[in-house]
Amino acid sequence: MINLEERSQVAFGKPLAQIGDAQVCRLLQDLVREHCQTLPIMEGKRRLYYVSAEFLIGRLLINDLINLGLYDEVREQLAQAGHDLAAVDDQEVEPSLGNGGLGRLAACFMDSVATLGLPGDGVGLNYHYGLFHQRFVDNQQTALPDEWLGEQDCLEDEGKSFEVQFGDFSVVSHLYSIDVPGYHNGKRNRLRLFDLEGVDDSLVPDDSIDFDKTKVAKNLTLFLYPDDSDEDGRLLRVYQQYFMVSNAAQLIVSEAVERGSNLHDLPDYAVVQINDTHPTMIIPELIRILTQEHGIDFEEAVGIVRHMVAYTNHTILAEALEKWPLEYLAKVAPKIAKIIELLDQMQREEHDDPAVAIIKDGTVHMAHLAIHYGFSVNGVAALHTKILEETELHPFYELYPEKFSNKTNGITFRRWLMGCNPDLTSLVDKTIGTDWHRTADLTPLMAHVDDDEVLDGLVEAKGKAKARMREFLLTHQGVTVPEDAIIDVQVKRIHEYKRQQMLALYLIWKYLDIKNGNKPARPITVVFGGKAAPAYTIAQDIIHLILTLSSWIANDPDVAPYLQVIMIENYNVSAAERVIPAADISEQISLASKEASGTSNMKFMLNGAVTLCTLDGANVEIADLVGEDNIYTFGTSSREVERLYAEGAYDPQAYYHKPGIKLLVDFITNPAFMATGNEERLRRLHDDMAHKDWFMALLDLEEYIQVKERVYADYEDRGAWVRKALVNVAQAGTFSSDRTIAQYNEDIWHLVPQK
Ligand code: CR1
Repeated sequence: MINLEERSQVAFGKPLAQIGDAQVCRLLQDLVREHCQTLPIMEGKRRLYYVSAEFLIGRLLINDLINLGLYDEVREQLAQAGHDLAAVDDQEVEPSLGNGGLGRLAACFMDSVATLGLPGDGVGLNYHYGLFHQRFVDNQQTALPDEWLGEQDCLEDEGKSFEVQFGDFSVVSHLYSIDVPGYHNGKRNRLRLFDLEGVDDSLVPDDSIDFDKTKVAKNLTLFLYPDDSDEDGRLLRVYQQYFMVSNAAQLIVSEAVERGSNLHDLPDYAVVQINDTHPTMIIPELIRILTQEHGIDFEEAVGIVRHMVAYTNHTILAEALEKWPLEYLAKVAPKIAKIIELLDQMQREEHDDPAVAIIKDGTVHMAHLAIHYGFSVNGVAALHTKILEETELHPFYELYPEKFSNKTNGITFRRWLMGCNPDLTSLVDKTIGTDWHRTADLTPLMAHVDDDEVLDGLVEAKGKAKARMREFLLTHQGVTVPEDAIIDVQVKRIHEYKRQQMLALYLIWKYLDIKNGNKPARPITVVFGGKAAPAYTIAQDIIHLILTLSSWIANDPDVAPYLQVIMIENYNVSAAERVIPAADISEQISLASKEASGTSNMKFMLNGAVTLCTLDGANVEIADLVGEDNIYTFGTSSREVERLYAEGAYDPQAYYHKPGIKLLVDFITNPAFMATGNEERLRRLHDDMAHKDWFMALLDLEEYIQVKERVYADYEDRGAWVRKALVNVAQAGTFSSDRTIAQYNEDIWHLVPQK
């Protein structure tokens, strides 16, 4: 059907075999765009609007080819002309519209919503520079603007605009969209991104992300999460949020009217999922539109909105549960501030309990607003939801038990297996057929856990994935990974609760152990990747420790042949697609109770890595599924951690002074080591760990070291290890985002699937 040879001739006047990867990439992007445009947009009286500050979508080409059913044919035609699809894929610039787990989740969800034939779009902002581009200079993170919008961008102009009224000025938006085709169902949804008319890219210098934060009418859609360490930055975030939700609300109302709504029946036409607290102001904004623009009575408007808005909580970390001074809201959007005051009053009349108040001491608690005035609250893994119900949001759970539910996160298998791991995909196809492409049911693999042919196939597929990762690391940052190395990976945003610093302390232990003559059975390569928020000093220090350790070890000829530490520069979705398939060990070592779910844990498992984890987030569910022989768990339980916090009973000094631990922590400030790095950073990190250690890295360190040693030893029993890996693949089906989305639809959205 498709003829790339002919397309190459038409576009470039040359045979396919003679054009470069960049040109092939352009050819395929045009092909995908043409195909998408012929697909009808999903229809339905009631539609989902998934509103999110982030959509970490990754490159589109391969995922779209898979969903459109063009992948095999394209791969074959390219191969015949001597092109490799993965190399072509590397030519695509990755969109910079997200940050971490909640943004990547939103992207997986959009893929699944379309695949299940549900009418629903993502709604967000079109950040010109997105999140920063990370570069390492002198073993430290520097943040550069990530200029992703350019010639080959994937945006369609929807030709729609709205006016957004701020306190003393107004701006105009412009709507763009990115097609989201369903998997083999001949239909599409869209990711709809609002941009600011008249946005001024020249405010951003080439070499830094500092810009004039006060020029709101020109800078609103330049960056995702602009620095909020000063008041201008915090105000800008509120401006961005209001810009996002005002546009979303205007879009929702105008489209509902087009579909026949009289607005009194708006919940029959639209359901809004609020992804974390950032879009919460859509509640007062919808009320404003219904009352002030359409003459609906206030109480009725509140009732309408209450039936159409649902909230997902992604974290219990206080720093991420947004609270805004009422005066900020009054400055940015005075009408919205007024409405929030009214909602707060109404709420107080019903429940006079300060624990559930929306406004406290002049501060607006966004999550509280979302819970009172939405109809659904969900957590993102069973343990997380339990913690919300029993602890963090307990007073709300008492008021509205019926609103609460769990929706354990998921990942799209199209990208995270079929797209990124072609060799494992064909092994699975050969072994159990291809039904799993639709159903995500991989359990038939359980019948093969003692089948040598399949186990050998898995080793071979892992070997090929490792070769691809080695190639990537060599070209991306010039490091050579030994061919037979065990690949041990922790990739995620850098945060103390995720405890990258605990793995760094283990590496110091291992370094010293090797120095003492205990050589591991084979080389160990530990791979980190992740960005630290520019204003988060300790997280920057942790990156610095990892990079300094990496060079220190590489420069020690006694240890370098056995231990290697790599930190991927500018870790993003594309890097994840190279590294995750290659991993043997998946590090999920957060302080129990703090990682709401995790989603990389699911991607690793699906790609045949064995998890080394605390019983946190979705790790608990992984452990239940694979059984204790096929996972390594350790660490203080979430209940005990909660107790330690509640009673202020954790004392890092008590752990620091244990000889085995002191040695490791003090290594950081040993003069020879410190001389190779930045003294201020290393000292600060050392002191923080010894005296504060808010996320209790020292608490679980000794057990972690023991378990890690057991993991490496077990890896040498190759037969038993590969069997574990296969059980992990076989049990990963539960974590398909198609399952998650089916549950959201069944319990919350109630959309009618398109046939
Ligand atoms: C959580 O930390 C979870 C994702 C997606 C993150 C992570 O455990 O997998 O959300 N939360 O649900 C977050 O980014 C701001 O909060």
